[in-house]
Amino acid sequence: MTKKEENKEHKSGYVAIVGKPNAGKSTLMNQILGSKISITTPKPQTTRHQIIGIHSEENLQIIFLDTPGIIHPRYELQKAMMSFVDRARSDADIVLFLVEAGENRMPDYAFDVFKTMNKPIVLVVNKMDTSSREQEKEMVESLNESYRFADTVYISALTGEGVPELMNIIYDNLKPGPPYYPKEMLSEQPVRFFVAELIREQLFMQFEQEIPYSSTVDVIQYDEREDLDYINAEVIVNRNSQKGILIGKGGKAIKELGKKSRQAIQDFVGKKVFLDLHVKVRDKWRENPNMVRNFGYR
Ligand SMILES: Nc1nc2c(ncn2[C@@H]2O[C@H](COP(=O)(O)OP(=O)(O)OP(=O)(O)O)[C@@H](O)[C@H]2O)c(=O)[nH]1
Ligand SMILES: [Mg+2]
Repeated sequence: MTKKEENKEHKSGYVAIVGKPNAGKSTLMNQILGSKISITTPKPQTTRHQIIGIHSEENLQIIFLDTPGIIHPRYELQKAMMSFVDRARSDADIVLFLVEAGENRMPDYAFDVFKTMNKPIVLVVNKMDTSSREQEKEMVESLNESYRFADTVYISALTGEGVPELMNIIYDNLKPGPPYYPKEMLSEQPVRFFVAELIREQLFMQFEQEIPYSSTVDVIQYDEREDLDYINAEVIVNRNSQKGILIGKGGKAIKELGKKSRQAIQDFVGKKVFLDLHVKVRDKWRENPNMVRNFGYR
């Protein structure tokens, strides 16, 4: 029996996961939920939204807020991404500051923000399957000198090592409260959102350089049908020259993207789907506040 089950009092609250790009924030949320709610790739800046993941136990409900990695925004899309981080930080009851093992350059502005926040911030050192506490000692000491963290915990989001300890720390820092969502609920985004994200994940996996960062996915239509769901989606690119790369020689690249995306979507919805995928150019969309908003980054 875990600590949470022994205790009769129901606790609940919002926990934001923040940190630099690629620290493993989305992997951690998926690990805790035991389900792929947030897309993860080896490339930085994968997550662009605030993604909600709900973890429920008999006497506990934690609403995790996965966020984009903290960066200095250079264009409108990145500004929108950072506004999701700000929002999550202010909505949260507890903040998990995730750093990866071996990290040596911290976003110093993060600490200035922390100092203005009146809530527990837990330092979570991730990717410990690739390191030892001894190796991380110096970094952890220096971080704890920069800010008084509520606690420090070492985990591997990939293997799950240290995660039960992290859950106990979260529980201890939460206040008593009722569940906000039905206990069986894992997230609150609609299926169209997940479809767009799964296609975006494949864009990150399949294409190099600027394509993943210059594109977004718009699900135009999702028709639930008896035997197979029909999906019409568009990959939006920033420049005309990117369209050719996405389509590839004789349509090879887009075909591959469609195939991989369809498989991922089928795994997610547990049903066969037909994916109608097209490429569209929206000149400089990621520099344009209105287009960024219209493509769902708000
Ligand atoms: N070895 C190891 N790799 C990990 C661990 N956690 C995450 N990763 C890998 O690190 C990469 C980034 O993981 P994500 O979960 O996408 O990282 P993120 O912080 O959400 O990244 P952004 O959304 O881009 O900010 C992926 O290749 C993960 O498989 C871990 O504990 N150990
Ligand atoms: Mg992420």
